[in-house]
Amino acid sequence: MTMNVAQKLIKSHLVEGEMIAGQEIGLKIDQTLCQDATGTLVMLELEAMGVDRVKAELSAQYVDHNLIQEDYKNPDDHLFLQSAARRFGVWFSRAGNGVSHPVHMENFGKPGKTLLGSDSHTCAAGCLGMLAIGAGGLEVALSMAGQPFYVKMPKIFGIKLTGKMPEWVSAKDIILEMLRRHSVKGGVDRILEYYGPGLKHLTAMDRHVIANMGAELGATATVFPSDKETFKFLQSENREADWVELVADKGAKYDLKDTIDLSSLEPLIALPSSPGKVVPVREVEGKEIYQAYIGSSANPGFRDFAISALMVKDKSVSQNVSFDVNPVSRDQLEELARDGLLGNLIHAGARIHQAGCNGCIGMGQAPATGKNSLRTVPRNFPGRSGTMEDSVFLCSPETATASALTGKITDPRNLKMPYPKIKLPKKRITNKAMLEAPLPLDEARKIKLTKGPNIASIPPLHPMPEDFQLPVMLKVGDNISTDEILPAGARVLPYRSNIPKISEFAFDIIDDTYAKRAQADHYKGGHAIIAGENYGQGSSREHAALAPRYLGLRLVIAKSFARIHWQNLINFGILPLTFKNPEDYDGIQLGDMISFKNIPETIRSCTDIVATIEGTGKKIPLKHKLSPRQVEILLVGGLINWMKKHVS
Ligand code: MIC
Repeated sequence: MTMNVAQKLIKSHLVEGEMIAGQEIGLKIDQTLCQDATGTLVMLELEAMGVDRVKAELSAQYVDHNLIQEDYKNPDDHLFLQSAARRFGVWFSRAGNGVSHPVHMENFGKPGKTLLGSDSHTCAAGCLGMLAIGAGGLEVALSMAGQPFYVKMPKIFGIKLTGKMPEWVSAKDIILEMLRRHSVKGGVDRILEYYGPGLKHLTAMDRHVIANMGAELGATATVFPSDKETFKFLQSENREADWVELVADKGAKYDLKDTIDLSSLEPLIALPSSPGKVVPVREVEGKEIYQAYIGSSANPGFRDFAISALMVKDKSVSQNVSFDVNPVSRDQLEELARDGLLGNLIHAGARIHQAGCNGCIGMGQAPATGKNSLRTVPRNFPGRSGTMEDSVFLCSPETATASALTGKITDPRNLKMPYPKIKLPKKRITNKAMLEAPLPLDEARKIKLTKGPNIASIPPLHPMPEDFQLPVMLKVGDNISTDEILPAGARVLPYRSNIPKISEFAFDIIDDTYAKRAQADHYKGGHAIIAGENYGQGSSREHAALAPRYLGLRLVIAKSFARIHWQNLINFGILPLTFKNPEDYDGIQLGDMISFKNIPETIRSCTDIVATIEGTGKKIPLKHKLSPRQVEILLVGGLINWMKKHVS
């Protein structure tokens, strides 16, 4: 049988189930990745499971999110993570070394391997021919402990690339075109696999841009073949020995197909406040901007910074623009300095920040109220920048830089300057000084975890009751992101290792009375949330399930769910159900009391479940798509309780 790249990767890692779309499969995980904002919980979970040493071939912990140290909390977390990495046999990348996704790609990415990461953009590593998937921290902890990762077998969506990109169009415009065509739900339960003659014009880092933002389409993963470009990249990192060829068989089939003629593309931009609202830049040209922001794992290549530096050479950015440059790694910063490009940026007025996620996750660089900010980052959900009434656009480095120069949204083609030619370094700087290798087992066993006062244990979760009687405490619309459920940013991120404290911020972008109301007597027995389509899109942060659960959330009824958040709800004992008839969404109101009887028996025996609205007696038909394993996880109150029973 002929196979595409995604099928080859799945087949070589399949430990349970069959490769039939929609059925649950278990995959062997070779590598894991954690960053600090989600990693503290992962390490606490490993401790709670009594793990002595990780069993994955390679596990890495990065510090890239919570870099601002305005008090003890973030630095305490950094030290805790370093001690935990030493204790459990994990690579540790120190604060300042760079953003997890490009740093992982440069140091550890290997064609043919699987990678599971507690960050939704883990999928970026698909650029090297890996099967790389973002997941909640608990699942990553389990993979570190040597357990398989379970997911529904996705459909494989083949995207054929033909032609060559015109000048002023780059990889970001390709993924924005995918979002324009297929929206933020277009990848749900699918793997996006790129193939075709257009691939030869995309370097491994260009592919990273496209694979990274597969997360914005809700895709389970994005896969590129491992070919000559992959070899070239590994060679530039002195790792050519890690290359293997991995390409689709001749005549390989895809469940769904699309074609993009790269030569037909033009500069694109996503409007506030969704990565799915994509239009050509020319349609919004002329709007004044306050900020142009370069950096993040969505545009991490040397070329992404070099193009900007060459565009601003001997010029100054507009007096009205804050030009924020966020290098993604220390090695890259050094290369930009070595090649004189950093000088161009500084001279033009750039504000140079440390290597890390920074403003992409709302850690500084928040825009002024109501002012337009153009960013090369992957997401622009409401309030994510740190400013409640924000107006963030997503675009390529070319568009952001052109707009920085003019002070207005500008199609870079209209600058009428020659398209800069970039010389990529043949050999990258590969300085591993801030990357700490795992300790030998006997030394690791002597390490004590360093816990500061901000690190609180995970609260205990109780099993699911037989019957539910839950008031509807919140009703929300379509495409609610985890940034709206549990915000990030400098105000909230420092509490990522303190669930009681972070839960005070739950839903505060949507309804800032939620956390307070949840504690009122009326909601003491728990509550329910009603949602529209694609509930929980975006970040993999399990806090978006755990914090509302801590406040009493037991049930979410939605028109549909995003993959990672759906799994996170199950992992923390929250029942996710969908409407059988989506129009019933209109029939449930805030304050309605929803009741179910015999939950364990019902969800074990069938996928249909009927809710009754108390007082009116109205019946609402609902369904679940839980596997038998997931049903048992839910019934015992989530994955931590389930693990205690099974993994020990
Ligand atoms: C994001 O881009 O939203 C993040 C920050 O990388 C998150 C992780 C987090 O919430 O810490 C993600 O995508 O999973």
